[in-house]
Amino acid sequence: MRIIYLLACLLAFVGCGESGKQADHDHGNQGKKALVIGFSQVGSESSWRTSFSESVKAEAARRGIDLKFSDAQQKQENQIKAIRSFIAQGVDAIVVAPVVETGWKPVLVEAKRAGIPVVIVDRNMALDDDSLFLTRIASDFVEEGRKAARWLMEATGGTCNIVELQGTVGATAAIDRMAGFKEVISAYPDAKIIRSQTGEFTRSKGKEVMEAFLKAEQGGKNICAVWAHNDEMALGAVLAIKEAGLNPGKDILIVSVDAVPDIFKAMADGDTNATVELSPHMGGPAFDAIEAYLSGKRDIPKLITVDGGVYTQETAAEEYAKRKK
Ligand code: GYE
Repeated sequence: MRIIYLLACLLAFVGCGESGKQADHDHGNQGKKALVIGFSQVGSESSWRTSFSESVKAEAARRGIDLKFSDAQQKQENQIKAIRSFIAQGVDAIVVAPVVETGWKPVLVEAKRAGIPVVIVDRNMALDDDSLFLTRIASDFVEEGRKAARWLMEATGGTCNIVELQGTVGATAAIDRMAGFKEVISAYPDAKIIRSQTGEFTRSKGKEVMEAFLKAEQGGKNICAVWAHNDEMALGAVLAIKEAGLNPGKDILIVSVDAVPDIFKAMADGDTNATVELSPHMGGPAFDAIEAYLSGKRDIPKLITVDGGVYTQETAAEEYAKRKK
């Protein structure tokens, strides 16, 4: 019945009323209905991503939210399928961490017609109509790139041949981190990016690309630093540099983003030098916005930001002790 009702709503291009949903999800729990929220996650390419998934699940459980979790394995088509399935199930809200920026409009129009609010978390979607989403919870990725570059320019006095391990092509976190980093180093004539390629945000691809960079740059002698768009690829670069017979963190400096537990261990061991923190705890603010919206609030800001500091070897051991599982 429910599916037929939704299909009818979709075909008629009219928003499906809240009332049907409320009745469906009322579990008679002191009159309080459990919210049903669909979450389409990118995948599990990095340990940051895994912590993010765990954090969202834990936050949902804490609030008594029935979370439908879908792992897209880095494929946008899987995310679009998941969103369509959430719409067909008549969830109360949808949270999406998009893999790339483009190509979302049609499915978001479908969600809007079904009257289901969508919250974007982490990476962005390129949309020309901001009525297609409720809000976005994210950090300022451009600023993360700037922070990494400022640290490196300070550490090297502005003279440095840099190799860059980019994140997933087309992903906001890669596009913006690259832009912020470039902006800062452009003020230093003796700092340049001599090679740049995607390592897809994974440790194995980061290692593979770093091996190629080392070969192409006199076994690494011509490289002053690695700028990795995430910690996972930085950890892959550490392995490649060691295998090439050089000392990561000393012969070649390494700066990255995320602040996952493993990078604190690597910094404490002297293998990498700095990381820019990105909080994986975006589920709380996403659920807050959804709960506020469903209880009638309408003046929800279109962007809610999270912020993080820069960490170096100095505090790494102590931070690792706090953060390791
Ligand atoms: O930095 C990386 C990842 O989109 C900000 O995605 C995110 C990035 C994060 O898997 O580790």
